[in-house]
Amino acid sequence: MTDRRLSNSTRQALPASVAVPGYDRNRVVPGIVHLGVGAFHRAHQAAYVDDCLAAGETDWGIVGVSLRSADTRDALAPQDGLYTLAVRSSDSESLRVVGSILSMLVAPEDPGAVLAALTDPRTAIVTLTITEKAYLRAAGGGLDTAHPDIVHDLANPQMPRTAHGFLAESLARRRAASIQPFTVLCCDNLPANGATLRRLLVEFAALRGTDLARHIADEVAFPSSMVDRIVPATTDADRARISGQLGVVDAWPVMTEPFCQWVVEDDFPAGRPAWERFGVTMVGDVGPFEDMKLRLLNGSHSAIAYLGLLSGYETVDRAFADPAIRQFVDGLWAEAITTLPKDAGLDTTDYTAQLAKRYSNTALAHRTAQIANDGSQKLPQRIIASAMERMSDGAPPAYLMLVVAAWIAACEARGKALPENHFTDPLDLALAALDTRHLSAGEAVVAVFDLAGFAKGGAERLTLIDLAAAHLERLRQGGVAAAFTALGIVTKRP
Ligand code: CS2
Repeated sequence: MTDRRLSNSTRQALPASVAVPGYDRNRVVPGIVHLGVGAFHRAHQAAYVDDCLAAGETDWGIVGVSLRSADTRDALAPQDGLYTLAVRSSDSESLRVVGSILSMLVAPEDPGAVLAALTDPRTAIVTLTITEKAYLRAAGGGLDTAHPDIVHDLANPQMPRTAHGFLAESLARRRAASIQPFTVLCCDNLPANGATLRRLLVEFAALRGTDLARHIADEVAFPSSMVDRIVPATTDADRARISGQLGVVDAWPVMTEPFCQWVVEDDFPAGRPAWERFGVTMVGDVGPFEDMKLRLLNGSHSAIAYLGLLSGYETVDRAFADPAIRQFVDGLWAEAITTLPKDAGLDTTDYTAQLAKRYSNTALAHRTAQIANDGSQKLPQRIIASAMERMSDGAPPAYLMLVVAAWIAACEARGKALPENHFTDPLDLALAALDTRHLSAGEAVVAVFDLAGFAKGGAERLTLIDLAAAHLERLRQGGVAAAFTALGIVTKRP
């Protein structure tokens, strides 16, 4: 096997079946800074931008920023930022080399360079995929002002660590230099993600001074967006297979599915690519799409992850092929669908049918443990929000609350039926401390609701706790089969 790398100079020699950027990358101008250059960004926004660049919209190259580790930069820098996107369905795979990431910065190595990129007048849009936990929300939804990184960034505005610190400082510098603010486009799985980030950033800026907070609140656009593409973590086997097909080494190809969706609120005062020409849906209000995606896709993903892990399934397709889990997911969807707006033109029948097909994609090997990470950050918008709305309509969210119980049971199973760090959560230390207290199911659920701030202050809290506690008791006593039996779902597995 060759050790030559995928790069500008080797890309022309790739097999004809591999699509390569057909544009002159040297002529592309950086117009977007992206915070959080993980696999998801590279399978989603970077691919859309690649299409824009190929169509001649050359002002929208991406400067990729990693807020934490240097891994992606180290893999991509020797490849001139090029990487392979492998689009996989159960029976086919197509390869495409993406060229939209022009350069990469690693924030902890050089925060000044990140601030310079953000302050560059050519930067008109800042996109983010930093994952739920990096928004540093407190249980009530506001900014976690006691978080050490927030404290650090307030004390060291020139050397930030958080997205909040970078955005606030660069917006302050742009303002001082009379450079128009960039538009901030959140692409994480949070409800009303633009408004959520705006609220957090304004709170953060207010701690630096009310003037900056007012400037951000009044002058900066935060369109919300719904992003969707399933992106399993790349494995060493994927690296070897893709490099074999390319004939040169790609140190970090990205695996994904054929489905891809991006719905974006059209509010870009500093300009934007003509995304609508490349499959992006531009709308006035993304709310209904976002709720449908969070509650039907992400909610069932978490369900499949925790129930799948407790049932011994390593991947989504395997878990979803179990008729009992499949039946549970149908029941979960039925509960969540009742919470979605009726008048927004959502076709939930078609949407869930598509989800079932996507979850059955056997080529993805999307690991249940990957989705299981960070449950405390994900369940509020995926499960608890629907459960609270259902309760206020007088209907018990029995299926929804089994997902919460399954999360707690899966956390308890770590170090026992599941490997110690099979998945992780920002609350792990506190969760481990609970585990040592050998609490009853009821006590454990109350403690976890308090820790994670689930349904905080909601009138529904106690009923939700009771439902989850009954489920957890059954999970502890008789596993997933016992919990399913109580819902009338027949399991064939022992
Ligand atoms: C998943 C999401 O890991 C997870 O929590 O539910 O990453 C999911 O695959 C994407 O949101 C799909 O668009």
